[in-house]
Amino acid sequence: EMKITIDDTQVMVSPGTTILEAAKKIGVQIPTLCHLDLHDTKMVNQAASCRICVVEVEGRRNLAPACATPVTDGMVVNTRSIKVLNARRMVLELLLSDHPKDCLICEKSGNCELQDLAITFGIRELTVGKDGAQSTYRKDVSEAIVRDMDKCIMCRRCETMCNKVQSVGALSGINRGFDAVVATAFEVDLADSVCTHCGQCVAVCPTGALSEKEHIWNVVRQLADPGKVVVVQTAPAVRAALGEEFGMAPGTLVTGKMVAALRKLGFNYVFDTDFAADATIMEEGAELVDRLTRFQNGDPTVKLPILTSCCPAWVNFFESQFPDLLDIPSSAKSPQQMFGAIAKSYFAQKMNIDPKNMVVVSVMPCLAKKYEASRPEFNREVDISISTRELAHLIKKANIDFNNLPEEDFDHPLGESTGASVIFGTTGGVIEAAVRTAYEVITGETLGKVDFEELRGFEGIRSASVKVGDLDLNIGIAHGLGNARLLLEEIRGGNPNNYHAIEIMACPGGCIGGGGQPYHHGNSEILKQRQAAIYEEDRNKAIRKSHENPYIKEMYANYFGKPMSHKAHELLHTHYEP
Ligand code: HC0
Ligand code: SF4
Repeated sequence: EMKITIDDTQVMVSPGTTILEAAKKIGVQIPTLCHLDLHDTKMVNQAASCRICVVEVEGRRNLAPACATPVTDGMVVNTRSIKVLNARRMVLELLLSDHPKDCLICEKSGNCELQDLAITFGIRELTVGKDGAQSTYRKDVSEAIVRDMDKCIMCRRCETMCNKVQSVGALSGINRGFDAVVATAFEVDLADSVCTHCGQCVAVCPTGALSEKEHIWNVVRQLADPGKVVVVQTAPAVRAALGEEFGMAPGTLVTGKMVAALRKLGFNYVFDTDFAADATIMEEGAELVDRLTRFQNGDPTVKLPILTSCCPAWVNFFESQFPDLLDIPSSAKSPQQMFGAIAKSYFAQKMNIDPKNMVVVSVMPCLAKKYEASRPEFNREVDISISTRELAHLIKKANIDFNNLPEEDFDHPLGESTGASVIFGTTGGVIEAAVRTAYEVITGETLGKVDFEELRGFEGIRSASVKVGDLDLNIGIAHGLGNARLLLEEIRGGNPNNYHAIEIMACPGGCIGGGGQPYHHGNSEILKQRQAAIYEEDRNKAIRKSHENPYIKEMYANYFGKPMSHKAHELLHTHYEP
């Protein structure tokens, strides 16, 4: 332990602690900008490049960045001397001098950490650098992400996310001084790079440099068209975070209010992606049981483990990074795409709607879902995908008093879902849902307890063995693409842990931490509270196993026959390409 003094208050901390962490311990807020530290997911950016966190250390001539300076015994720190305040103002003014001033119409307005600092510091005019030229870059727009590098402040958070956490390596800092910017290799468009569209760079960008490709007005136009039947589906993780956009505490479940708001917005049918998640379990579960049985019978053509395939950034990642393993993921489409396919076939037929006049909108916690919806093999079965944040903007634009809405239920038949499908929204949930169904199919017995605590948690890579009859089903789980890579390399090396099934979600925390969710501003507690909300909704559901969803049963009885039938293959499965 070491004793240090910060603004006249003494605090004991262990060696290796930074001044920033020590200050936090006694409630002294030091402003930060480039710094990012989400302990549980190992997202740490310690570039110390912005210098907004500088403090005065007694006996040192230069100011020290609090985020990157370890404490020493007896250290005396001043976080608010005139020298410190001047230096911070200078840093901020220099950043602002090379930053566009279009805050009012910026996507990040209200959520921008640079804007917040300008407000906190009361910046009213620029006294330094005000006449200098501004660096400009070409705008890069992919299906999911907009890069407006004029707004980049070189904090390097996106680089840390993309390279260290996700291990994708699409972004890196290039050039020096005034021309310094974060870019792709050879400055190609993001769409032509190794980018997976996971959106984690957007999730941590403190300014408007990285944002999502928005489709709000496209949705409004479809809703205003009397010739269109507009159907909406909402992903599991949206209900666990949307409330944050309306000032509610993280972890507040707003399923009923969300449904009411969507109905008020004018959607003709308010459905749930969760219904399609139940269908995914029917298909993927059947595939798992089929592969296991054939494997146990010694079929040499069968490969294990089976990999979940519902996360589009993960699909993109394995297609480009592990092209030799394309035969092991499940061929089941993601729930988003299954929903689109089901809505435009089974449901359209049932309701006598011409699918050409049907518009399927998805509300997703994810930016990669925008890219997934645009993949040519899916023929726009999902027309428009918007994020949780975009839905919040749409609700505010339409003057709907979200906080005071009465709770409403989803429409039938594609709105009914089970607890199994809800937990898709957090890491470990897809595989737990699959196990609930596979267990009963394989053993023919009813599960006593549907909660598989051993599959839950926040560790980046987890494994567990679940007893299914005489079989020990070995399960691997990874969230974050960097962790996924480690697990996949293990499989490539011969599957030493004998995994039968692996779940992978590209974003830390799973979909609750998706790139389209309300910004968490580096607070990992928020992710945990969203996760708790997901399990709460599961517990509250009357039915908690996908194969017991009555509307799923009806759909199979009247339309698909059984899982993996010819028709199911045609509409609910896909293939992968390197
Ligand atoms: Fe997810 Fe999904 S669970 S990927 O995390 O599988 O985006 O929430 O909608 O499709 O259901 C995201 C969330 C989904 C899909 C589902 C899956
Ligand atoms: Fe990297 Fe994901 Fe951002 Fe693409 S979306 S640049 S993969 S962090």
